[in-house]
Amino acid sequence: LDQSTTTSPASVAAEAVALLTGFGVDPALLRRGDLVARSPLTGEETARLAVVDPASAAPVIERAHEAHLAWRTVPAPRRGELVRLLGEELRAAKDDLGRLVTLEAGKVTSEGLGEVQEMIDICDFAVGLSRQLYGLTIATERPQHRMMESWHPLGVVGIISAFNFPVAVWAWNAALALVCGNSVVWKPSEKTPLTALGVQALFERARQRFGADAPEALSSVLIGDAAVGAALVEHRLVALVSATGSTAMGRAVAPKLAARFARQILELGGNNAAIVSDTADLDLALRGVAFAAMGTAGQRCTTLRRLFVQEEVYDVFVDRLKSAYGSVRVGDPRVPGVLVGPLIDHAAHDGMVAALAEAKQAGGTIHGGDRVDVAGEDAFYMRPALVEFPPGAGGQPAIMQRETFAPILYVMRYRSLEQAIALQNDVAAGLSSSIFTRDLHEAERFVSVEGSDCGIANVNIGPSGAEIGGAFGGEKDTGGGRESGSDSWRAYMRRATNTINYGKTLPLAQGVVFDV
Ligand code: UN1
Repeated sequence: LDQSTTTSPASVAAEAVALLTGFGVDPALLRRGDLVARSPLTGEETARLAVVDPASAAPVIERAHEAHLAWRTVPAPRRGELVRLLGEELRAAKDDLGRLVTLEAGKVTSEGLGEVQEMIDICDFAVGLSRQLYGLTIATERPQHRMMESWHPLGVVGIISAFNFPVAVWAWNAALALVCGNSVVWKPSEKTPLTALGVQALFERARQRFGADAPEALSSVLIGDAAVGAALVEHRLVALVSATGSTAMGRAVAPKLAARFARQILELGGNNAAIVSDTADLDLALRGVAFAAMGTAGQRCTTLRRLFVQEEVYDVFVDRLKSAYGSVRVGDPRVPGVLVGPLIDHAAHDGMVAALAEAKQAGGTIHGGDRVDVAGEDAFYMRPALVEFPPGAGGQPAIMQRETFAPILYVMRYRSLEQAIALQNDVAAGLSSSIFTRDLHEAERFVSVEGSDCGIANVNIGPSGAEIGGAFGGEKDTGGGRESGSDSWRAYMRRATNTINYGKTLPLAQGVVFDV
């Protein structure tokens, strides 16, 4: 524990303001308004920000639409140049922005920096993509005709992001949306407004360097509550909403988008599992499980929450896991060697306590999970919890089938791989999953059609920590959206099928005759 590093209450706020000022944010903006920003490191107030009311969101969206109309005529590789400049700004600001992520979201230093690295990576990816936004040419049945696909920008892309990846999620969406010719309007989590202002300031630097072809309203930030998110979701000029958050949020947003036939990318809850086979390399599995379950204090949507261990290796593996849980350093995330920082706020703490109480009621044996005093009563540092459930005929207890956004890992033994896969799939969410095995049959089975039902299925790595090159997202209650790499860019464009007759006659398809 890191009692020695308890910080003086003024220091976090002062440092956050200094970092933002360095990015070019006017410090006067941080001193007035109704939204109180806090740091989970100490619970102290860092800033007070003005919030946008839903009515004043509309003009921002309208200006963004105007910006898109100009931006769509800029050739895509040239649009890529803006994103290249953004990547340059992010490289230059990596240490400072990573630090701000640590101060505002509570991530340990390497994870704060890693999040900014994800932003840089997606910028690089998008720059290459800006020369590849390709469609197909398709054989037509009609002589002297050509059939092809064109991909065009959509318009305004609304981005709603969560506190746990306060900057990377914007970048996954914005970098692709911008090279695809869209403008973006961002509603960040109310828990992490400062990092959003910092990113917007860095984007503005890139836009200024790019020159007049990049309109002023290409990217904007709306600081506000759910009502502002709703304004984005309901405005007819927002062509696509990419929303990351809880399944409950997705359930509120999806019908409104469907009602006006708008596009959606939903990245909602996860309840991710890993299977440790009796053939697994247990050293490797231990490291994979520990990072995925305890990293980011259990606050990734890809966090490992359920673990199924084959009965032959259960005792030896779970004993080792318990000692890893017992020795992991919980404390101030700025201190080298600390691996688990604070929960985001009081409500997250209460959620963890309630889940552990329910798990105990359901027959679980709990290791860890107690509160650690690092920086006083307004900061919520928790020792990660391991909950062993006895093998019961009734499958998984209800608490295990729900996502609690905290470092709790439920552990159960299994006998056959079929049983483990059935348990892993028997939850509402379908984001990420893993198997640790050295048996080729088991590995292939797990990633096959009869295996994991998740959007992400890994072998011999944990379920968290995805790279930007792959498409990211999940099935079922996770919402079905895909963003980031692979061909996710298509979600940010509309496809037009063009058939061109370069002949002098008009043959009709399907042999239809219509002579007038
Ligand atoms: C999230 O938790 O919201 O795979 C996204 C990962 C990260 C993204 C997580 N690259 O853990």
